[in-house]
Amino acid sequence: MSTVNTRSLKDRSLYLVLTEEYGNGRSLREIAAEAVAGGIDLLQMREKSKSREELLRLGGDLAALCRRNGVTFIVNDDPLLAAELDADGVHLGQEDLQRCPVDRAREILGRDRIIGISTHSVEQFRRASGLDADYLAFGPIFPTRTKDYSIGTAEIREVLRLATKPVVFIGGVNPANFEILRKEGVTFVALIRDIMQAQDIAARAGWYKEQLKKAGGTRR
Ligand code: TZP
Ligand code: MG
Repeated sequence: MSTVNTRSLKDRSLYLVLTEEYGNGRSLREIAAEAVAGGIDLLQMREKSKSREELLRLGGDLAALCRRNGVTFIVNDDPLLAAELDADGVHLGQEDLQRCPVDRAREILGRDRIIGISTHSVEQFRRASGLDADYLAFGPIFPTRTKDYSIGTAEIREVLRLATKPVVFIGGVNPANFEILRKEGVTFVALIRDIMQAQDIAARAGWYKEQLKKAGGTRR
């Protein structure tokens, strides 16, 4: 069992958002294990169409993998599922907040666990900064198959200037555009496809980790 505090975001910089749809048919458990071996800091289970039984089975296995390796385990969309799995936290999109306001999620999960919120514009980011969340995500920065729009890099500096908690940048990140992010001051990134679809998942995760180490890591 690792002694890392998986409920702190300090020094956490690489976040894999695991989504079966983008796994090219590979087993999610295998992909997750390779990414963990490669050094990811956080793993999110993001499955939109599995039954609760399947989510409990998969989530139980992913939570155990993360716990053994000091990786923070986050469940997408559902604070009750996150609590049931004893996950480290939950990630809520703007639509999730309509169904479950962040204060309700906090009641379910308590102070100790992590709540992350997605934002897609500077205005949303500003508003979400006032909410009781532990980190904010901002994106999609680059074009991605997962969303039908992208924000671009022009607002990254403004977002980092406004930030009072860790911000993870997401959307279409790959080795070819990573340097642009780094130059804008980004130290925390989340990815789906570029890690899940890599030939050598551990090596690709390791590459990002190395680059992010050079970039400085998350300070809070
Ligand atoms: N939210 C904003 S972009 C995105 C999510 C879930 C998808 C990121 O996936 P990829 O494959 O890294 O572009
Ligand atoms: Mg959601």
